[in-house]
Amino acid sequence: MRKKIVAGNWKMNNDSQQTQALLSDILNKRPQDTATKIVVAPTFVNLQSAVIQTKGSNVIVAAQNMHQAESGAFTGEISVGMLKGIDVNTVILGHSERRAYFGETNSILAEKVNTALKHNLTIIFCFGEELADRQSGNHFNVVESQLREGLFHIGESQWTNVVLAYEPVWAIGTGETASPEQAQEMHNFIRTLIKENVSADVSEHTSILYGGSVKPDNAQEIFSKPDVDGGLIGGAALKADDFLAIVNAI
Ligand code: G2H
Repeated sequence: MRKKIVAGNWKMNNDSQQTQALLSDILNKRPQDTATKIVVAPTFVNLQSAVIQTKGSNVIVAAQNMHQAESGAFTGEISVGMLKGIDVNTVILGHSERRAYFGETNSILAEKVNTALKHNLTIIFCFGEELADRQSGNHFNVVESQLREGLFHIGESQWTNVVLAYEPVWAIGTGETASPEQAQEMHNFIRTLIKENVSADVSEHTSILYGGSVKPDNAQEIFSKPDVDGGLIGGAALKADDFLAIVNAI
């Protein structure tokens, strides 16, 4: 059985009060006996308070990013040790906004992956094609390169700390969602790639999330597909009721 996961990526939204209020709403209304992993990713400045607030609950706090170096002269950056020091043990890496606006290449991501896994963090590794890639039929090649260049170098045993998030860029924050069939087709392609390049066991046990305009009214159909193990949610994660409706749609 693969883990089911619903993760809220709050991006650059919510100040301290708003973070506390949203989290408190989620904690009050969340299903407590669910096997689904519930993850929230607030901004760096609100991570520590979120960790304190969620202590003892089934809500996991993740960072949205981290630097590949362990320390040094990297003004404005956050290291793996800083995350671990406040009990943040999960990090989102390679989100398309990081790739597009902050120059994160596959090779930088490979370094981030190494640093995170070396320190035993769980990574939510994001990737996905742009609209032009899909329109030209190049989407499978793009996804394969992102995985080969950013992730497939890791050792087989390290995959226990890896969650994948397929997020087609054309579906992010646009209201446009990949159809459940398009999501399943790509997730199945990814699972086959893992089987061929890592092992059948890792392929069977790695959770692959879908991300891109998931909402309460489309979540159930997307999650019903056999190779979709949950979602990475942006806009709809900013309201507790919507986010939890998506959690409950699994
Ligand atoms: C994709 C997703 C969360 P949204 O970026 O990672 O955002 O659900 O707003 O498309």
